[in-house]
Amino acid sequence: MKVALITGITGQDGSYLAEYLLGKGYRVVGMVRRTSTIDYSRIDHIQDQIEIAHGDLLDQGSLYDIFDTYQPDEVYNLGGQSNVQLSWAQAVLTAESTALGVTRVLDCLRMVTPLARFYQASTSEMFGEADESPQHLGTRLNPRNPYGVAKVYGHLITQNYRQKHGLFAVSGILYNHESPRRDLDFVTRKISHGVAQIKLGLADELRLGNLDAQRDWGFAGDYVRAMWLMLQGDQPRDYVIGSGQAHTVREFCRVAFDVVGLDYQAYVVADPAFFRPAEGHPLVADPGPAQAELGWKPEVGFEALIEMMVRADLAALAS
Ligand code: NAP
Ligand code: F7E
Repeated sequence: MKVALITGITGQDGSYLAEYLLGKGYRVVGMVRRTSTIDYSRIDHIQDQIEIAHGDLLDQGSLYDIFDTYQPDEVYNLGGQSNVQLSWAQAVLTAESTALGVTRVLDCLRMVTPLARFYQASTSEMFGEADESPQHLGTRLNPRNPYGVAKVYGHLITQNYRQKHGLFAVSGILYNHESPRRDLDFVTRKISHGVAQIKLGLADELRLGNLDAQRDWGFAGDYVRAMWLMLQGDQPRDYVIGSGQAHTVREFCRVAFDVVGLDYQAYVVADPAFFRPAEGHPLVADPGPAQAELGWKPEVGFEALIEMMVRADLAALAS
């Protein structure tokens, strides 16, 4: 039985990846950090099938102990501070987990399980103010916030450890992926939850930032499959993973309100507090190599994703 170690198992992607790996017969070990209120809500339904290991990306010794105890065959490094806006307020903490945390994990892997395969959760935010659309592996990295800067460090240190130490270490540059398990402070879940509240009479408006901002959105359940595929190849290679299609926040709103038979224009209010300027070149993936070489393609499209999220929020709020 192969052992998979997931950092960030309590997060959106960690929960979907754990489900996926359990389905493939892995022994799944999830690293969690200590918090005063324990919230395993995303993994409650699989808690009896996974093993929880306490550790923190800021704490080298805890990582070393986990590697030593579980001797993982595959390591998925999904942990870290992942909120772009918050990274301005907590720039150093973001760098500690999202940048240096990667080196701490890689050092454990190099010293304890050098034959293990390593996946690094990189992001389209590394392209930031992009030179071109769609982006591909050759597009210049030009991050525009502390989160993106920290992720560039994680991406480059993964490549450097691969070259210097001969590790099977890969970086997946993933575009926005969403689900009913997405945190409420990301725009998609804020919209689906807001729509459900309005439909049920629990709110009468939805305050959003830039409606013209564009993103390449997909379903998290599809994207964790790409992570696994990247660790199954003969050679370690980085990939860009996304749908290849950009949509505006406005389109997302229109479809989400359509699901409940309402017109978004009657409820969405522009609020400067949430405004971020849109990028010149939209962040949109060129998933061609991933499709051709990994055989990966998303199964859930834009409209289906939105409907899934709105219906899940309606059901949760109505219960
Ligand atoms: P998420 O829901 O924010 O989950 C982040 C996870 O990291 C949580 O389990 C969190 O634990 C854990 N974590 C935070 N700081 C930690 C620390 N110091 N030590 C150990 N664990 C820590 O993020 P996600 O959406 O699942 O994304 C997974 C990864 O992919 C992240 O690295 C993110 O930056 C990256 N990514 C995400 C997207 C996307 O669209 N979702 C796109 C590209 C890349 P707690 O539960 O204790 O907070
Ligand atoms: O913003 C616009 C906002 O916060 C998406 C993380 O998973 O994906 C995520 O980062 C867009 C931006 O995600 C609101 O200006 C408009 O253009 O949902 P978001 P993000 O910043 O793209 C990347 C790939 C990651 O790697 C990150 O970890 O939506 N927007 N109005 C708004 N955004 C928010 N949050 N709230 C609004 O009211």
